[in-house]
Amino acid sequence: MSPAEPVQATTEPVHATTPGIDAPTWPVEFAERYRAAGYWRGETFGGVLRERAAAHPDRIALVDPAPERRTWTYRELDERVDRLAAGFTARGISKGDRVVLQLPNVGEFIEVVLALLRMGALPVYALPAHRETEIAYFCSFTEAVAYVIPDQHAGFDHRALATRVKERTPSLRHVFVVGEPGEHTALSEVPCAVSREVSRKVSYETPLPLAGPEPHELAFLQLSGGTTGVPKLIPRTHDDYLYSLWGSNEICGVDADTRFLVVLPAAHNFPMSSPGWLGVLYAGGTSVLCPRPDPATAFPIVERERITMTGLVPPLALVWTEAAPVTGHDLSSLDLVLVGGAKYSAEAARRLSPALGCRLMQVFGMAEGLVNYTRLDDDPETVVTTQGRPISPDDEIRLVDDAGQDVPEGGFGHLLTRGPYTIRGYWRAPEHNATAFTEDGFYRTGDIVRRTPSGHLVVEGRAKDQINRGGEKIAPEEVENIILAHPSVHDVSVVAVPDAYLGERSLAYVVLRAGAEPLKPASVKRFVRARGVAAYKVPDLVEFVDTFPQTGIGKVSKKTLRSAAAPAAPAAPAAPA
Ligand code: OOB
Repeated sequence: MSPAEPVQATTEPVHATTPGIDAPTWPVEFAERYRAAGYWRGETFGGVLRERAAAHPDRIALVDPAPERRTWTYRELDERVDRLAAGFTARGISKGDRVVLQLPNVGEFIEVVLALLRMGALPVYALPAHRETEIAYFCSFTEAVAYVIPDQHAGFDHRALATRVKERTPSLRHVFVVGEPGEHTALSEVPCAVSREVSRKVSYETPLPLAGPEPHELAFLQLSGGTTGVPKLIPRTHDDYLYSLWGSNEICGVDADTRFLVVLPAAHNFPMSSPGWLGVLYAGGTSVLCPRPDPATAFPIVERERITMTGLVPPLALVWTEAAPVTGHDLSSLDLVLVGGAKYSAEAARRLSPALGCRLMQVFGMAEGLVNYTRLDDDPETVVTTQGRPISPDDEIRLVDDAGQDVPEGGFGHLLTRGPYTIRGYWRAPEHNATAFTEDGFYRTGDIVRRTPSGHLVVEGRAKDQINRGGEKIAPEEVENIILAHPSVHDVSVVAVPDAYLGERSLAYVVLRAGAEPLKPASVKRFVRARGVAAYKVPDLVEFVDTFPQTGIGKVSKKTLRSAAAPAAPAAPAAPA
């Protein structure tokens, strides 16, 4: 299919899974509209990198400052990506194949992502914190052919986990390791030697001899924060994601002089695309990878690398705000800090600019698509009290009540959205799609928001059953299912409780089986940890109760549990019973 041809030349219902794409996509008339409006430019990531490398080969694209400073010019990155793509291809990985990627903020992460994007193979972005339960699920559900890991990270050896996952996942043919490979393959052995002569020719004169992706095809699978027992996968295309990048760049003022510090895990949608390291790459700027987010690690890098822009979640923004006035490091290069991923209180937001000596922008986004920013020319009060307005004039926003009726102007309601970079359905999830999207293709975000007369959104609460632990999203159902497997547990309900630092923490209410030995909170936490899940999912608090409060229809009332846990906390409007 040529890029100019429609994405889905069919009148089938939006929720039907499209063969070859495995997810519903934009109906023809929308795809045509988004192209005609110039949002979808018909570019691919591989092509963009090639063009930037040709336009300014010697500019620095990437810096990995630790443990020894490594840099990549645009030309070096482009050539390296070619060699890696050729090496993956030689090992039988091809267009459409899924590759689970679990690397911390190291240069190899960027190289592998760009190599897979150039080939049309789909990265599946696991997080460094994920453990065996999550990884095994991602590998089997996506029928991944390869899994890319560090040898060790934050005291955890990823190789043994990879061995176990490989044994139980028939599709998984390769494990590539950054560092000491053990029984697996070192990533450093993958790149194919391409002579400079050929490489230069391939890079700048002729198209790469690979069956690369078309702009309307899938680029990768991003993880959803999720409300269900297992995370859903978010299929993003080259066209749609690239629009969110250059749209973000225009709003944030990203250009070739931008020096962006990747503080949050690089696989998260926020540091990747809002405007993130991919936005900076699009603009020809420089991304610098920060190995850890604490001020003691990040501030010296800000000083040394003359960082101009970064993105933080609210708890980190608090820590930076406290640390900046007393640091000995020169942070004067910082021009703009974006804060998002969870609600940032107006009080905390007011303190950021004076402390860090830079501008603030709030961002309210989601891996499913829609991203809102406050604007550089917004008045200061709007910047601290709202979560911004959408990137695109064609981002459609609806605020509805519980019955699905539009709420009056100024009132708050459930946020529904549809637009040129918001997905029309999750990957291989037709049943979930039937409820997560409206008949006419609006995504039900699960957020409760209000709109100001200027069109800015204010996040007032959440209707979805999710815990937002300082930007890390937890699906209570996933944790409940784990705790239910404990032989002494009769029932469990996991809820959010307010926390001054993280915004929210998780609390598990546990009902024990009649006659079961009493348990300690620590043993419930140990049990969850031992099942092999990301540490942030282990409940912060555990309380034992005799029964749960019930709703009228006999369901556990999470609302009552939440207010029992925090009588002083304002309940989220329209929170589900
Ligand atoms: C970002 O993406 P996700 O997919 O991890 O989480 C999305 C959810 C939103 O639906 C909302 O519930 C919450 O995170 N959220 C915020 C927020 N930003 C995100 N809630 C209140 N205030 C905010 N500023 O978190 C994400 C993706 C791209 C850019 C920024 C964040």
